[in-house]
Parts: sequence; C-alpha cells; structure tokens
Amino acid sequence: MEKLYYKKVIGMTFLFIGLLFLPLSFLKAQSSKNKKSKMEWWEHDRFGMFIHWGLYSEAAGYWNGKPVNGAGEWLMTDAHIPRNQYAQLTKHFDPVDFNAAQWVKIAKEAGMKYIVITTKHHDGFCMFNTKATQYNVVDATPWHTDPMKLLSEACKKQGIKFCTYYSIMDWHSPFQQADDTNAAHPTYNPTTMINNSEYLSYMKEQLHEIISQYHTHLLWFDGGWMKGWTADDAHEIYNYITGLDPNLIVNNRLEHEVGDYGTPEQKIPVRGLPGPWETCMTLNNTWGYKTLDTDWKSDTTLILNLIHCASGGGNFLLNVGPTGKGIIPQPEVDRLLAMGRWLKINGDAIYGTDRTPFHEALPFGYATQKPGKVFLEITQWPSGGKISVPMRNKIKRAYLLADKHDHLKTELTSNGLVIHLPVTAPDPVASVVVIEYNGKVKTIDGADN
Ligand code: FHN
Repeated sequence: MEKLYYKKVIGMTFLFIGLLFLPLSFLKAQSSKNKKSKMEWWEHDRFGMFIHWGLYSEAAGYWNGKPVNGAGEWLMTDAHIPRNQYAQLTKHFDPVDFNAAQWVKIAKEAGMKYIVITTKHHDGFCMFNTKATQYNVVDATPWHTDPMKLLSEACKKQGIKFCTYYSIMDWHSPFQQADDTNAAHPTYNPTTMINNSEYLSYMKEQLHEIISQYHTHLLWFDGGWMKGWTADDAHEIYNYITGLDPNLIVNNRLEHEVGDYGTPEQKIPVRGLPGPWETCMTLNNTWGYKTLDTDWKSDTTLILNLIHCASGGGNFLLNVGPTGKGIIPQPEVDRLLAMGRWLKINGDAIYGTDRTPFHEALPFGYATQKPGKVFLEITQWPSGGKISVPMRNKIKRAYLLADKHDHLKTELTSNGLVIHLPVTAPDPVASVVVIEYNGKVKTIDGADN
C-alpha cells in the first residue's frame, strides 16, 4: 500500500514538473517560429543599401579648413571637437538637393531591396523628428525637414523596406561621458554611461518615435561597445522594441548575445556564418561622406562580394555616404547601377536563395541554391570548355541563366557532374549556370543536402 502511495507521489511530481516546463518549451518554440517567419523577407532579399547621413556629411572630412584622418562620421572625436563647437554644424545643414524618391530609385535600380539609414549616429545628432531633444534636424537646422518621413514614404511607394540605424553610444548625451573629458580637446570614443536609467528612457522614447512614425522594419543598433552598457540594458531594449512590433528585426549590436542576426563588417566570412548574417561594407573607406576619399571599389569587386555573401547564406549591406547637400556621390551611383545591371539578368541566383550545398570551395566560382536548383556563379571561365561540379545527382537539365533555352551538355562521372560550356562567358564578371534536379543535392563526398 505504502509503495503504491509513493509511486503516485513521484508520478504526480514528474507530471507537475512536466506541466511547468511545457509552457516554457512551448513559448520557446513559438518565439523561434516567430523569429524565423519575421526574418523571411530579409533572408530572401539578400541585398540592402546602408546610408550614413548626418551633420558630419556637411563637414565632409574637414574641420577648421583642414582634412581630418579617420571615417567621416567620426569627425567629432577624431578632431577632438567640443560638443558646442560641433553643434555649430547645425547652422549649415541645409540639404537643398535632397530627393527621397531619387535615393530610393537608385537603391531599386541597384537591385537593393531594403534601406538602412542612420537616424542617430555616435555624434548624437538626430536625423529625425523627435520630441526627446531639440538637437534634431527639424528643430536645429535651417532645413526644418524630416528626411526619415520622406524616405519611409518613398520606400513604401517604391516597394523597398525602410529600416533604421540607431547608435547606443551618444557623444552629445548628458548621460554619457567622453573618454577624455579634456574640455578643449575631448576624445569621445568610447563613452561611459553615467546614468543608465535616464539614457534608457531617452532611447525608449526615441525608438518608440522611430517605430511609430516611420514603421521601420529593422533596427540596426551600433556603438554598444561603450562602457557601462549592460546585458540587462540590451535585453530591456530588445524586449521593449519587439513588444512594440513583434515583426521588428534587430541586429546583434545591442551586444551581449542579444539580437536576430550577425553583422560582420568590411569583411565576408569565407564560408559564411551559421544562422542569419549580413556583411556591411563601404564603397570606399568611409561610411560618412568625405570629399577626399575617392578610393572606390570596382564594379567587379562589388558584384563578387554580393555573390560571396549569398553563397555563404548571408546578406550584403552596401553603404552610400550622401553629401551635406543630399547628393549620393556619382561614383557610388555608377557602381550601384552596374550591380543592378548584373542582377537584372542574374538576380534569380541571389534573391530567395540559400547557401551553397557544397562543403568545399569551388575552383571556378561560387554556388547558391533553391529547392530543385543549384546556381553556379562562374567567375573563372574554363579555357577547357567544361567544369566539374561535386554532385552525383542524375539531373534534369543544365543551362545558362542568361540563355535558358540552350541546354548544356552534361555527363555524370566518378568525379561528379561535368558540364560543357560555350567558349565565351556571357558575363565578364560572373556567369550563372543553373542545374535543375529532383530530390536533394547528393555531393560526391557522400552527404545529402
Ligand atoms: O563606428 C561605427 C562606424 O562609424 C559605422 O557606423 C560602422 C557601420 O557598421 N559601425 C561602427 C564601426 O563598427
């Protein structure tokens, strides 16, 4: 009798614990399901425009008539400018040539599907209509215009996702202290938080404005390396903004392992990263406009970078730095339009694809995939007229994406699938061959994908 009693008690205990954990595991499963679904458009779109635009754009890399070393948007700290002197730039910020529709059109013609623009960079100047401070583009400049309103409307009209960058580190905030507080010659980076709760309230007020006024699809945080920014702060902000909009995507730069995707910068992880990731990169060497930085990357490099990101399952966020007058520099526009021309023919190999099915790098280029299709982005066109692909599937057909009707001769060998190619590559940078097959990719190393 006694044994039966104890068996019942033990059984009830396990049942109770199980019921406790059930909601937790259910909630965890739901949260991961929601994260996967909210990321779908972003993982499909692959290619976005980063825009660094602020008071520093007006300075263009100069201070007191002299060029300043470092990135354009770091002028305030690189030139050790006291806050009140840097703020004088507001008097000259009057971007009379700004045209939101034109900026979005350039992004669209480049094949970019989303825009991430700086609402507030480290300098603390707010490029949006905010009630939290007068230090903003509407109240503090002769322009008295809200570019974020105009851009978010233009994005909606042209079918581009509007997304926003927001720096946690704030070189103008009374709640953060410069690294070197020498009043005449301050160095700001990294600041130290001197009042977390006050600054978090300021952040929340502004993030609420950015989400409610512009319906941003994604928050790209930055500057979380400042001193005194805690894991609790990161979780508090993440929970606050995703509470306002559960579909909001958040990058990993709230730091402390908080966020939805990785953000390698100015480099592309050779084999990609596990999970969702996005490489951000400049067209020259500065994010914010600098007259003197004309070290532009070539069209070829940029197209190959995009392909490399996609083949690793990642996105490519390519930056433009408009001038203080609101013009995207022509060398940047020229390169973006060249990428758009490539994507017009080969976009099917980038948008909506997943990372390469192959475990080793390909000698002739890269690969991406969709169910039933492998796309080979061939950057080294073979002189011998054929390539060998490390797959052992009996395929349905292979063809050039640029000429779908001309099926290519193929043969299955012990070394994989040999594809015979025309003498001349359809594209000087990267030509795409499509392989259609049934089932899963069977790689020659025996794995099934
Ligand atoms: O310090 C910033 C920099 O100015 C720029 O905004 C880049 C863009 O990813 N993020 C920080 C450097 O990692």
